[in-house]
Amino acid sequence: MSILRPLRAVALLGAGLAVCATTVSPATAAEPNWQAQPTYGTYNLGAGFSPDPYQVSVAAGGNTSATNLRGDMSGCINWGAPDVDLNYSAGGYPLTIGAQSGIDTVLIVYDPNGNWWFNDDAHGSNPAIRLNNPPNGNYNVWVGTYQCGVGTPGATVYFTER
Ligand SMILES: [Ca+2]
Ligand SMILES: [Ca+2]
Repeated sequence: MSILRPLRAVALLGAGLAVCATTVSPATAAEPNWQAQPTYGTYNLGAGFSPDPYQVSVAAGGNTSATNLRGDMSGCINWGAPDVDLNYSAGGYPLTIGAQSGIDTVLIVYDPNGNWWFNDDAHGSNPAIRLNNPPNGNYNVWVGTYQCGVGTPGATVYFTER
């Protein structure tokens, strides 16, 4: 009979993990949905692209706090879809993704290697993220408003290799 003890312990541990899994997966996904169709389009750029900077008009912000993704992030974004997707073919240049707006914005990028990047105030209140060795592939870009509850003001996303 003693052999039942460890088996029972394993069974109880398994049940505990199952309960945890159901409580940590509520309606709000753990990550912003980088697989969704981007709200303001997908752009294909290769190294040496022109014009540089390449600009896309978006509306910044959304209803979800970026702190849900990581505690050191801030601002509010559209959790349900990226604002812009970039399919990039690298060529040895650094790649900078930035945003410009009349209001204080933040930038979140999910890169092809699965890394989440955040910036708030690289240039005044405008954010930018510079990748010195950008990988090929799909970049997912969110422009957030630093303050939540300010609606979805206009902003420009830009890509540059300079
Ligand atoms: Ca994507
Ligand atoms: Ca900012």
